[in-house]
Amino acid sequence: MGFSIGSAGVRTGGPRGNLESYADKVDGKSFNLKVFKYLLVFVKPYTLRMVGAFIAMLVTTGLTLLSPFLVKVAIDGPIIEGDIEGLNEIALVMLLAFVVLYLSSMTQRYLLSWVGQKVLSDLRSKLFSHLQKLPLSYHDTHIIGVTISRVISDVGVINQLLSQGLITLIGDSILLTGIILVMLSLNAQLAVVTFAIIPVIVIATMIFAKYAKTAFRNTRAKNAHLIGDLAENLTGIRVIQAFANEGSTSERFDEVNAANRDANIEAISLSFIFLPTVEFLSMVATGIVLLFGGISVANGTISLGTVIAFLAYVNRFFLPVQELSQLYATMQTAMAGGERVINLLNTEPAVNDKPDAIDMPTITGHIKFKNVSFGYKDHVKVLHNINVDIAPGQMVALVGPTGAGKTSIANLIARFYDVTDGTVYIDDIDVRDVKQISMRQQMGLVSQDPFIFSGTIADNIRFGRPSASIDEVVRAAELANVHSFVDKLPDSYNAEILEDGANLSVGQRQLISIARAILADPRILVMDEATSSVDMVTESLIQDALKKLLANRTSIVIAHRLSTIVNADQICVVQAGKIIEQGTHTELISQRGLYHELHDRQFVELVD
Ligand code: M5T
Ligand code: MG
Repeated sequence: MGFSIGSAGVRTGGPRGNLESYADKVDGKSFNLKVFKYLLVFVKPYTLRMVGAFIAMLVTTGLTLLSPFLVKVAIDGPIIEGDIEGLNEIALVMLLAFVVLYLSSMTQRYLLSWVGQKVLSDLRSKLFSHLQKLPLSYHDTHIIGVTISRVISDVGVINQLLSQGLITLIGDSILLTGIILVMLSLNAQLAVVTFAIIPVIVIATMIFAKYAKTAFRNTRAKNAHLIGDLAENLTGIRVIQAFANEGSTSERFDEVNAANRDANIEAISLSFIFLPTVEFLSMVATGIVLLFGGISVANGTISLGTVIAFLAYVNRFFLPVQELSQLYATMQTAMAGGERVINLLNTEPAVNDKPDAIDMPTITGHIKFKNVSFGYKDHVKVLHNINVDIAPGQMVALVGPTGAGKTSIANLIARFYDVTDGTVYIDDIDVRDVKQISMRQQMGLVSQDPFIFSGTIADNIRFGRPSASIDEVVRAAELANVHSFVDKLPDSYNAEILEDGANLSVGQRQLISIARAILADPRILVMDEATSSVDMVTESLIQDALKKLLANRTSIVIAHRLSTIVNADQICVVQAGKIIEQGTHTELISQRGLYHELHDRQFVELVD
């Protein structure tokens, strides 16, 4: 069930969303323990596999450390002594070590990727279900593309950090420490000379890290901007084509695209400068070992095997250095991404259930607005002191000029927003005292721009009540006067509808959304201008369907065509956020106020 049918479709941030919305609103620490702890919770269910990966990593690291040492042992022992048997033994140990290394490295990669993908999908599921709970006021004010980039890109880097980064960090640190220790123990003097290069590496890394921070941060913002712009333009494609604005829209997109490219080039260039620098330093270190090691071998103070082992260790030393510095960049982005994702997860629904909220009992349909004032933003009120009393089963019409506040009144009934002052009662219960789901399950909405999901026609009608049988779906479609249309389709109720109902006419979409509401069979029905913008025949089909839909329930009908509502039990004329006239059609006509004026005007239009 659920409050059938979202309205108005997609919001993308209004005319050309401002750039600020894309910028990072985060601390930007390179390591944020709070964020890290929060995110670790997502790895926790997979602790066992992570421990497995950790053990595999330890084995891999250990064996990586061991192999140069074996080379040294082979050279200084059996090779120099010509001891073939001894050499065979060492070769065998080496082979064994390599096989185990191969297996452990494979296991480590497999486990990490497995956990990574799990964490990724868990995080996305959690984000999505949270996004669904966020109030319309959140979605009204957030650019869709940016929200998408949270769920796709930010979560992606977080996953990278949690699954790969964590192990890399620990593994590489152990490896580096191990290499230093082994080298020191093999020959302290040569080790100290070789490591004279370390301060240079540290300084290079620090410079890199400093620039990387801004550069990578910039790429994230530009990337979100790109996705945001793409989403907005695709959503608005009809308007773009209608106004032949493809040229300027492309130009704008090209700008955003170029900015994204430049930011990425800048960030990548940093690595292109840094990584060769590390390689260069590694060659310098190799040279040092060759030179000083060579002299020492000639002097007889160091064995040949030790120098060769040193060369191998130096070689292995710089890979983790490169990895760690890259990890630093990943950490930057992941921490910022993590912070944004957590901010999103911590965004409380503005319209929250009270802790002691009760389940809404079966609604009879009595709606009462008592001294209700409301504004979307605190300081701008759009409704002023609204008082309406709607008896169960009544049909109440809201009419009035554009922007008067009709949709806003409807929004308050289902508690899409909370009132600023006063109270909305349903069956004499304050709507803030009940669980929203329990209330919305008994309500329905047919909006002016009904949203149709991709899927079959049957699925879309069933959105009103997922458990309905196909017979019930057909029955609802018959009542909604849409059966004859569906029946003629090659696949009938299984006909596929494109996203947003793109392959249906507006009238067909409205009829389907009415069928959806009929199937949901809500006690209270809100209908927002469902009869505008269709031809006379379709309108009479819709009118007829509505009559059936409205029977036996409380309904609030927002209408621009007054012919729809002459029979309403009560008509409220809304103007500038106030109800200025209230009564039946006959009463209001005789009052000769705004309603009378609107009525006359429409009548004249019809006669013309
Ligand atoms: C009343 C403002 C709108 C207008 C006033 C829906 C909505 C409205 N508004 C917002 O600021 N945010 C919103 O999400 O509220 O608007 P309404 O209630 O939509 O008016 P209406 O339904 O009577 O108009 P219409 O054109 O549908 O007949 O100032 O800016
Ligand atoms: Mg409206």
